[in-house]
Amino acid sequence: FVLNALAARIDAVRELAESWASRSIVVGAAIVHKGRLLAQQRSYPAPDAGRWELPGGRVEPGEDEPTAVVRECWEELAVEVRPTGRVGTDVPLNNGMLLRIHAAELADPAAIPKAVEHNEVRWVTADELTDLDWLDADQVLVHSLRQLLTNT
Ligand code: 9L3
Ligand code: MG
Repeated sequence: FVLNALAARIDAVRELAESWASRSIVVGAAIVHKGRLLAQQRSYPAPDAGRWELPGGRVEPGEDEPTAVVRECWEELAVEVRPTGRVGTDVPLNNGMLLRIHAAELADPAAIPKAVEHNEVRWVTADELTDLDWLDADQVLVHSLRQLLTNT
């Protein structure tokens, strides 16, 4: 009886672990340049419009995360970035996906990111991080982003 109960528990834990692992990933880019972090203001959907986020989006099938970071930044900002490693923890999104941040730098330090589909792009200092109305998921990461800025 005890072993059966234990086996049921193990199955439950395994199921949970698998459902977590199979969540799709949304990558975000923490682009740092001259001690500032790039933030962008969303223009859609309506509930998110006017709020701030790190650039990024869904990892497509067959794509690895750094590749998705580079593609999304090209689509959203028209600049090439080089991912340098993960930042902070995974943050669960309302839609069941997971937000995972990669630090990145501009491939060309003189390149100027443009708001292709966003309202505005802004370079923020560590002290300005808390001035922005971040999306809920990104808000969770502000502490890690401050560390990233103050350690570089
Ligand atoms: N999302 C949240 N924070 C971010 C990013 C890049 C994305 N920094 C959320 C917003 C959407 C979903 O992930 O619900 C997919 O992102 P996108 O494809 O709309 O950019
Ligand atoms: Mg996006």
